[in-house]
Amino acid sequence: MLKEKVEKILVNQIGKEAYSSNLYLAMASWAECNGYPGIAQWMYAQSGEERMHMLKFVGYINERGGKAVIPAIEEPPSAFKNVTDLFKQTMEHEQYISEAINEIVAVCNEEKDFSTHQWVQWFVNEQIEEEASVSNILDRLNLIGDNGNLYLFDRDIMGMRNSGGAEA
Ligand code: OFO
Repeated sequence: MLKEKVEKILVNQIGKEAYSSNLYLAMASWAECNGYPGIAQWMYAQSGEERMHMLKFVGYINERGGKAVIPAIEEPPSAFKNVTDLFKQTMEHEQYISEAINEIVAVCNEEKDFSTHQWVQWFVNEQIEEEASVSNILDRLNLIGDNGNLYLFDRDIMGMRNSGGAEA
């Protein structure tokens, strides 16, 4: 059985993962409408992964005798200044999620729930990878600069997702 405090923070995370999925879906839609099919593809894939993360939390909570309640989700932004802004917001969001995952680890320690502690390590590693892949994209955008060729960047990022290079 899950302890109350652990269950509460895990249920909370369902909402955060669901929001992540919708946020990246909103970003995918923005990219599609603004002529960036590669970025759209990257964001659609990211949105799908976040939904998978959400389902992992739902499954784990129920498997451990808890109740995975599905919360209401806040509307994500639908307009972004430019591509760099899009990925800066992605980075900020991933850092926020990493903190949320760390908080789960802290609660597991407090409550001596070593099974959940072990289970959540997958997410700890996932966050390291996600932050690294977004940081890599921001580095590329930085190299390109404000007047750089975003057409090529867009092709490039599409290739990254296809080859698994930007796996997040
Ligand atoms: Fe962005 O990763 Fe979920 O947790």
